[in-house]
Amino acid sequence: MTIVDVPAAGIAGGPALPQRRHLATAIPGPRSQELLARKAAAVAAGVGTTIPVAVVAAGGGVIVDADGNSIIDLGSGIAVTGVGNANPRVVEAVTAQLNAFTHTCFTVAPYDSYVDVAEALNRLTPGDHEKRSALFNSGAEAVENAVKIARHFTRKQAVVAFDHAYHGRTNLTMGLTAKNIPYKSGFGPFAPEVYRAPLSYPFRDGGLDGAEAAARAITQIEKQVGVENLAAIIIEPIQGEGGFIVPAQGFLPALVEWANANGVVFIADEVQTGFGRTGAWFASEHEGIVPDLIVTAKGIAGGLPLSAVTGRAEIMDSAMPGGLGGTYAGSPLACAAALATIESYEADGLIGRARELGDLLLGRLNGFRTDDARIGDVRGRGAMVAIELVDPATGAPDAALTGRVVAHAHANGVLLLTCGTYGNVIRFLPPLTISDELLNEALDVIREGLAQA
Ligand code: PLZ
Repeated sequence: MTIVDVPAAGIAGGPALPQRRHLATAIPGPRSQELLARKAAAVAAGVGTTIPVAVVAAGGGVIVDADGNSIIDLGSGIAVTGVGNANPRVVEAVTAQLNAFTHTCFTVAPYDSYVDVAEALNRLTPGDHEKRSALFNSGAEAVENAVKIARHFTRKQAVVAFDHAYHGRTNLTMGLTAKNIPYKSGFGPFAPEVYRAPLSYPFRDGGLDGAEAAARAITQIEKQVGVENLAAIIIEPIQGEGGFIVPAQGFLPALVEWANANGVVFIADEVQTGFGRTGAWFASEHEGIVPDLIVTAKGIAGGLPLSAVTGRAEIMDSAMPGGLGGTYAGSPLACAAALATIESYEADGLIGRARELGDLLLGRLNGFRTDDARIGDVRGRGAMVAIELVDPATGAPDAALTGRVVAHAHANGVLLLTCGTYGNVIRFLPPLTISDELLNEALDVIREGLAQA
């Protein structure tokens, strides 16, 4: 096994962890294998893992395992640790909160930090209208609440989600999610009054422009559901688990305009695209849209579980007092982390950094594509970028090739995630605290993997 030593790169405000790719053993090493054996005996088989390591530390752009391997992180725990793992501001804020109090339940005895987070979300999300926020724990929980609120406000029941959508693993959000295996198969029955509409998927929908794709979706919704029954449409501005699909320009604005004109609540699920990831606070901004409700989670709190629904005051306030809540929703620890996270994005210029990382990723991956026709598409915004791997002759998705490239990356100390309905998309979600050197080195490993696969 090759041992690769890369000199530490200085990261402002970053962790002390050496920023290098380093293989001390094969992956998994003996200590990681021990953990995996215990996992197999103790943890339900349905709970999978992407890379077979036992993590002991993480920060900047690396994850370190129990065998001393230092792995370049291109996943950020699925778009969560934008500000880096164990971000010093987050650690300090959460430690102080731990020493003050750990829990009261906000709906029993409230505290400042929940309201501070709500004010920050109301300020940062698109639109100058009056807003309210409510906090929850997970992305799925916030999506469920957005739908609850939209139904209560409109007094209507139907909800439309889109092809390739991912909204979570709870019953309602499984129903909203498109992909059967592994998310839904055998887990039904699903909640009623959920309908699906076609997306704009420029690489695969035969050159429909944004307006045409929107007209197709709107016609289907009007004919099959009817606006008089429709409470809300929910969409990820860039589809995440579904394959990092960036809709054609104009698709989202046309849907928003139609929703506004027809008394339908437009919900943007920015769980994966939010919090600076795409080089703006929210991906909605790239298309100039103002969602009625916006769902956030993941990158909001530097790794602590927190999610939110933010939106128009008249919609958010329609639920009766006591109608929204949850024991841990807006936990003081998670709120302290969120405030420190927002401070980091602002003080450390991380949104600009997301754009720089995006330029680096798109530049190099488009370069790979010029002499590798198996890379059918390179797409994304900011530090949310993907390649779609295909059979060059037919354009058919190549999930097997994708698997081989990812296996090569994992064996060589680069954590890489896939996505896509057809399992043929490799996604790049580095922490925004990663150095150019580490990211370039990870891309070299992936290029090597493509060459060997
Ligand atoms: N909406 C757009 O991306 C979570 C799923 C991880 P939770 N995506 C990662 C997995 O395999 O379970 C996600 C998302 C979008 C909602 C969710 C759900 O967020 O915090 O996982 O519930």
